[in-house]
Amino acid sequence: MAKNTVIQKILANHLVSGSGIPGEPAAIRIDQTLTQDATGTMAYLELEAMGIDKVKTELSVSYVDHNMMQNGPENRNDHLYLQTVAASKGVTFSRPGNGICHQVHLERFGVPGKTLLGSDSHTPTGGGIGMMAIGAGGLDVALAMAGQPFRLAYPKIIGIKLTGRLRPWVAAKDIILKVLSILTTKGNVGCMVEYFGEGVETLTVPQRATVTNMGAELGVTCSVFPSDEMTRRFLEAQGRGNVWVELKAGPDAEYDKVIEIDLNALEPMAACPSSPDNVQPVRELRGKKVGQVIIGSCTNSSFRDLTMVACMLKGRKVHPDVTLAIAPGSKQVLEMLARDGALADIIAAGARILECGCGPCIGQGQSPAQDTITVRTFNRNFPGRTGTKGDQAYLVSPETAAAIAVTGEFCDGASLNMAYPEIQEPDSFLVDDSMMIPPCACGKDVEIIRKPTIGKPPVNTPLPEALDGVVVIKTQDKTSTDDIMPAGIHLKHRSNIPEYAKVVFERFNEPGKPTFAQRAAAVRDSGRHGVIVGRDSYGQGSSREHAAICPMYLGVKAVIAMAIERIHAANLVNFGIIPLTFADRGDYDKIEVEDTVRIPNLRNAVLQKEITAEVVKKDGQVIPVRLNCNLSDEDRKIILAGGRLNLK
Ligand code: MIC
Ligand code: SF4
Repeated sequence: MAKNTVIQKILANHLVSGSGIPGEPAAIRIDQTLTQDATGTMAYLELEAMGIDKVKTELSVSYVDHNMMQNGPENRNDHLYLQTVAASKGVTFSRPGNGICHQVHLERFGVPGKTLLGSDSHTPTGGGIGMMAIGAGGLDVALAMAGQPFRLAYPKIIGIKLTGRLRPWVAAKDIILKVLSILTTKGNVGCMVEYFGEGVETLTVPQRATVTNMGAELGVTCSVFPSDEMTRRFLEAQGRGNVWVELKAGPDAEYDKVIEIDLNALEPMAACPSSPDNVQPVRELRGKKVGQVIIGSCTNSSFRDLTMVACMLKGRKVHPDVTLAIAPGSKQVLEMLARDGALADIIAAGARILECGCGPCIGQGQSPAQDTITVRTFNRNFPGRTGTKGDQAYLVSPETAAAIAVTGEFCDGASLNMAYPEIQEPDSFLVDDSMMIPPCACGKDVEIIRKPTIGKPPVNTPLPEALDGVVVIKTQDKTSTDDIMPAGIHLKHRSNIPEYAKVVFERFNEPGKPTFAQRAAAVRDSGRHGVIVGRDSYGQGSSREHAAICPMYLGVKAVIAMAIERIHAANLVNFGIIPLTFADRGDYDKIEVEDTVRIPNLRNAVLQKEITAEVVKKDGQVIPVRLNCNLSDEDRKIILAGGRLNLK
C-alpha cells in the first residue's frame, strides 16, 4: 500500500472523514474553487438554490473562457449573470478575454499543498504547481463553495518515476501521451497519479501543468507534482513567491503501482483519431498531408509553448494548404508575446490569431473541412468534437504542430533543420490583474442580472417505488460526455435545459427517425422510465453535469454500464439517476434497445450492493440480470431523494 507520498500528505491535511483505505469513502476540505462559464451558470444557480449568501472557501474564482462567440444573446446573458452573482456571493470574476481558467489559475492563484475543486475536468492542471486539483460537476463545486467537504473514494496512488531529460523537439505533451499509451483512458477510476524521480527537476511548472492537465484523459482523479525549486521560481516570477511551500514525498515513499519513464528515450508522439490514448510516434505518420493546425487550449498555450512556436515560425510561412490558428491561454501570455515581438513573428508567418479562450477546443469555430486532417495541441479528439462529423483530429505538442504548419504534412520539429530554441522561463511574468474583478463588499445588495435565457436548475422527483424502464439507447465503449451532451454550436444553451435537452445523444440520431430526445420524452410522457445502457468507460471526458441533467429532464432514471467514469457517476447521483454496473460484463449483450428493465421494490433495492433486474425481451422472455450498486450511504440517500437539491 502507498505510503509517505505527496498526495497522502495533502489528503491528510484536508481529510474530514474516512478511514484512508483505498476505495473507501472519504471527504476532504476544499480550499479553493473555480468555475468556467459553460458549467458555472448552473453551479451558481444551484448555489443560489441552496440559499447561500457568501461562499465559505478561501478563494473562489468564476472564469469566462468557453462561451465567447456571442452568436445571439445567450453567451453575454450568461456573462452578466456570472459577473453579478460573483460580486454578490464573494467570488472573484475573471472577465472574458482574461484567459482559460486553468492557465490563469495556475498563473495567478495556484498554491502548492492546497485543494482546488473546479467545475471542469481539466482542473487537475493545478497539480503542476503541487495542488490537489480535482474536476467535478457544478453541483459538487457549488456544495464546496457552500463550505461542504468534497466526497471521493480514497485513492490508489500510481507513482510515475521520471528519469533523464527531454531531448530537443520532444515536449511535455509527449510525456503524457506516453503515459496515456501505457495506462489508456480506461480502468483508472479511483486512482491519483504522483510524479517523482530526478527527471521531475528538469521540468518547468508550465511543462508539468501540460502533463497534469491531460492526466484528466486517464480518468484519474488528479495528478500531482512535488513543489520544489522550480515551483518556487515560477511563483516568484508571478510575484507570488510568498505562497510557496516545499512539498516532497518521504525518502521511504511507496506507491500502489510504479511506472518508469526515461525522458531521454521519448520521441514526438501523436494521439490519433479519435481517442487520446490512440498514440503513435509521429515518425510513423510522416508525410501524411494535413489541412489545419490549431495551437492553444489549457494543455498547451503557455508563454513557453507559444514562444517556442514563434521561434519556429520566425522567417517561415504557413504552408499554403494549411490554415494555422493560435489561441493564447491567457491575457498574460498574449500581452507578453506582443510586447517581446514574438506575436509579430507568428502573425508574419500567416497564423490566424484567436482570442484567449477555449475556442476550437470545444467546437467554438474552426471546424475542419470534411475528409481532411486537423492537428491540434489540445487534449481531446473525441469523434465530432471539432464540429465536423467524421473528423480526423490528431493531438500533438506545440513543437510538432508548428513544424506541420510549415511543411503541410506530419513531421516533427527536427524537420525544420534549425537550432533547437532553448526557451528559458522568464524571471518575471507581466502581472496585471485588472481583468479580474474582486467580489463586492456590498455583497447582498448587488443586483443579480437574469436575462430570459437564464433558466432554473431542474429538480428531479423522489425515486419511484419500482423501476418500469425502457432501454432508450445502447452505446459502445468509451461513450464520452461529448457524445451524451454535444457542445459546439449547442454550447450556448447550457443555461436553458429544455432547449439543450433536444440534442442529447445527437450524434447517434438517424435521419428520418425519431431522435433520442423524442424517444426518451415519449417514454417519460407514458409514465415509464428511460434507461441508458453503456459499455466500458461510460461518461468519460468533460465534467458537464448537463450529461446527467438533460437525460434526467427527459425521464432517464438509470444508467447501466460495464464501468462508469468518476465525475459522470457523481453527476448522475447528484441528479437522482442510478448508476449501475453489470455484475457479469457478458450481460451487456443480453440487453437491447426497447427491452423493458424492471426493478420491483426499487427504493429498497438501491440500499443493496447488488440488485437483480428483470429484463423483458420484445418476445416476452424474461432474463434476470445482476447489477452492482456501488454507492456510499450518502449517495443512496441522494438517489432516494431524487437528487442532491432535494436533500435539505
Ligand atoms: C471540455 O474540455 O470538454 C470542457 C468543455 O472544458 C468540459 C466542461 C464543459 O463541458 O463545460 C470539461 O472538461 O469538463
Ligand atoms: Fe477549455 Fe478545451 Fe481546456 Fe476544456 S479542454 S477547459 S474546452 S481549453
